[in-house]
Amino acid sequence: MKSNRWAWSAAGLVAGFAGLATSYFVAMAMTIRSSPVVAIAELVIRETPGTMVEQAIQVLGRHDKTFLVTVILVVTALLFAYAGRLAARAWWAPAIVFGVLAAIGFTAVGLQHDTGITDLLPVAVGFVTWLICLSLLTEPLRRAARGGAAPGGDPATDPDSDTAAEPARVAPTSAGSTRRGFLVRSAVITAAALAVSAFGRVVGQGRRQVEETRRLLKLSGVSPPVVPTHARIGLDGISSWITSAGDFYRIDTSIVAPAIQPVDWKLRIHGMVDREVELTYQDLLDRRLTEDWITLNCVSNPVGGPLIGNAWWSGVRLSELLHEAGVHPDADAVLQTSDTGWTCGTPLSALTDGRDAMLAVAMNGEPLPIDHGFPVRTIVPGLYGYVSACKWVVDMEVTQFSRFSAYWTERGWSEKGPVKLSSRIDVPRSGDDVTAGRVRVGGVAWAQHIGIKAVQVAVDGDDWQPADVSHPPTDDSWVQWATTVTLDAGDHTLRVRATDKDGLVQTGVQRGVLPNGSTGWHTIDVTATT
Ligand SMILES: Nc1nc2c(c(=O)[nH]1)N[C@H]1C(S)=C(S)[C@@H](COP(=O)(O)O)O[C@H]1N2
Ligand SMILES: [Mo]
Repeated sequence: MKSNRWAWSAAGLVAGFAGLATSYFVAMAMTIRSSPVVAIAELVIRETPGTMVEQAIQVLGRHDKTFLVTVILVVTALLFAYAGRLAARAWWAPAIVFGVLAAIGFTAVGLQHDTGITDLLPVAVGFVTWLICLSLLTEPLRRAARGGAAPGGDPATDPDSDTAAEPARVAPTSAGSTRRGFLVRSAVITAAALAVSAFGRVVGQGRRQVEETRRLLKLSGVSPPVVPTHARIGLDGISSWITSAGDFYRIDTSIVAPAIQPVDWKLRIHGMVDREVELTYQDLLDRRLTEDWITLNCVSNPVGGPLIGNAWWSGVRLSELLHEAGVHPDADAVLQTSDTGWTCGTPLSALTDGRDAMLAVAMNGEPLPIDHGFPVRTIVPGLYGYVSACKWVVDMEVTQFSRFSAYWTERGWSEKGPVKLSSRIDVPRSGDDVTAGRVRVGGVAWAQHIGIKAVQVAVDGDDWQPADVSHPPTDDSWVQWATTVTLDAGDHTLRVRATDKDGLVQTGVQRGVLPNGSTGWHTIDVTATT
């Protein structure tokens, strides 16, 4: 059928643009500076010889970029259509065309400044969308092709069992119903792609504007992070004592982080208080800011896991604000609510006992990154994030634990989440080969707001031996530790345990993360060779 060729091309085209739409949306939602198409355009600009670019600019004037993007889109469209036609011959044939396109997209995005692995997500999502849409669209065409070849049979029987072995049971698809099926699917996918693009545009614009505001903000009370002298131990490969915002783990229930303009932000402190307090972003900046090194970790971090980071936080002390509100003596909790609707319950005592519990406006001397709670989040030393570190916080209700349950408490996690004393080996890595003899071992240990007194390491089943521990000026942050062990040639097990400043020794009893944090000694295996 001649018209069918057009249908296959159209299928390729629609599926291709659906893929572009989702990749664009993901790029916008993640505030990746540009979508894959724009990345390719920029790559072309960079790789084209300067004189050619100048000529192009002379001919095309200010429309040079639009022209380039249009050309790229037209070429891509032709390739999409071609890929659709290839699908008529073999299902895998178009995958090659799109694989090449995705590879170009990957390369273009990857060659941009400061790209991380997550920046490649839009291309990956686009690729998957395209595969799914293409198979949805070509399925009626395929059925028609097969149906035409094997007439007869009962359309009421199972149309999915049209195998070569049972030609009689093939559903004879009429040209009309095929057309209808195909058109309906094309229309639905096109509409969805347009909606996704439009949504991506809105989301992207909001985020971009907030990102711009954030970039221009100058927070006068915020000082840059200066790593204190005794906070570090020199050993290559152990976690940086200060975690950069880019390396800081991110955990939240939002697919797209909310984009909140500081001028639109407000926090209400209410509930069991004498006077409600309402604060704007400017109100916070007008106050004296407290600053502290605080290590934040996630209750879901397994022993030895990566969900922990240490940053220099600046913000307004919550004890001051709660004091101004006049907290009733029978209150024992603060129910925090995020702009996203996420909630957590924090013990009132942790917010008023003098520790640096704060409404943070800055992380490592910069306004909070959007993904880490811009414009304002809570940070409480000594508590897991899920009961304290509310990002995009907009509401605080002084109350009692008996009166509510928060997001994670409803899902089986403990009402209270004090951080558990723990430690981690960063070097060597488990599975490493090391040179037999004296081997340097090191990592981090934490007991926020209590502090680490000592760290010990044991080789195989032997005695615990002490490690050197760094001395940061606060007990709210982790410490680095390092030591030297002697390993004979062969396989060895290394474990670590810490002791906090209250004298508690880290337990070796292994517990999972549910309901209130993992315990056990981080243990690694290495092979020493001569
Ligand atoms: N609004 C909001 N805040 C949140 C969460 C969330 O899902 N939504 N997750 C919490 C959890 S479980 C942790 S461990 C920390 C993580 O903070 P980070 O992403 O800045 O590292 O944020 C906390 N604050
Ligand atoms: Mo968490």
